[in-house]
Amino acid sequence: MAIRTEEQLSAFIQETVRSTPVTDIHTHLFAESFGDLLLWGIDELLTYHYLIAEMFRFRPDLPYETFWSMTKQQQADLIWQTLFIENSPYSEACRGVVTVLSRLGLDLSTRDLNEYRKYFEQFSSSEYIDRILSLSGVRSVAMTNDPFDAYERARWEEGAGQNDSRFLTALRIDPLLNGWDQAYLTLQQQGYQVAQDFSGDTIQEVRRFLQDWIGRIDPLYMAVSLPDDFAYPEASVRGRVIDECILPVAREAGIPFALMIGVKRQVNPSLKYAGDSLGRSDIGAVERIVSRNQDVKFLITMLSRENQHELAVTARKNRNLLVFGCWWFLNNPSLIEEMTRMRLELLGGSVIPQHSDCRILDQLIYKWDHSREIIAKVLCDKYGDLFRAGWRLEEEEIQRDIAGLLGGAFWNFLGKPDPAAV
Ligand code: REL
Ligand code: ZN
Repeated sequence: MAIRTEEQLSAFIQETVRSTPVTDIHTHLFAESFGDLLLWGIDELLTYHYLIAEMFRFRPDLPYETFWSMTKQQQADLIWQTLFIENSPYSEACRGVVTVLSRLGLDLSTRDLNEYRKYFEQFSSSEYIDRILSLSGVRSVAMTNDPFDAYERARWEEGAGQNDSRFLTALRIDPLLNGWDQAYLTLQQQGYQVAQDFSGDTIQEVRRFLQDWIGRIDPLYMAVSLPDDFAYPEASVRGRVIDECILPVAREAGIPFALMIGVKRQVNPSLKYAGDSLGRSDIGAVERIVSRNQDVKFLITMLSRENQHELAVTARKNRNLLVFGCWWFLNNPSLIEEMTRMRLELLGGSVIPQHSDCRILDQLIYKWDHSREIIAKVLCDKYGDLFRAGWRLEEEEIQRDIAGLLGGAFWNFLGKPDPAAV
């Protein structure tokens, strides 16, 4: 059906963005069969590392060790008191908790954390997964599957990961690229004949390791996060692992290599896993890796705001590069809007505007609610421009485009149908 007025256009866009199911291409969530790796509930929400970092800013006298020696519930109490009671929770990470509590139907006027805790006790993990996926309108999520994690490896050996098609797999291989001096030992323990100095069969054995894990978990892609000083090509262990192991395996398996570039790990180790930061990276490295390996597909996101424009332009020049998400410190409304606007202007619908990076299941609600609102706002402007220029749209065309942005473009890029699509 054709859209006749601008008001009708905006209302239709907003409703379609709100109701179109999402494929969330990068999260740290897990299916129920992965046991303790699946995090959900109020105490997990409050102890999200984004909030830990924010809490310490308001408690200059709190020794780091005091916080780390507390139980999770005590940590959550302190974060609630600091960020929600003694201050107003308008930072994006705090607002996220408010959105979640509100959409779960909890009474925000009480601000009673113990009351909220009771609410979560009524659900089993499996009921809660159903509830959150339904409330957030997320159809499927990609996990971050780490073959270097002993607990996760044990779950795979028990057959985890095979019975819930809403949880997709992604092979995460950071230690191979960022910590070879330890990683080679883990590979040896898993039966691969690798040497620290790369002698002998090391290259073939690293490839065999990757191929075995691809065979075991059938990942959508292989992924790594990289520091801000990532260089390519490079005469280093990382350079060799990329060129001689990962790229040949990605090429042969026909799966993309996902690069998340720009992390400065542990700038403040006292903050533990909340202590990472970011830096601007060299777009030249991205240009070279994608253009010299045109028969490999690359999913790329960068962490620095300053890299966003050049990354989008690099994607214009290389169809084997699909830009995705507003990652981590970019996942704030002002930056999501700026980036989404710029990307749609440069790339049309050949982009994945957002991923959630959720670590806690409940966060799917806020990360997608907040992003959908911004994506809809930008689309209203873009379709509005077309409308005022005289271009008339059918509802089906808008539905097609939005389905692309929220998942279809990803599946097209992979060259696979969305298994969860009905
Ligand atoms: O996948 C990654 O490397 C990052 O997204 C995470 O390490 C990070 O801690 C995450 O929570 C950011 O959103
Ligand atoms: Zn992540």
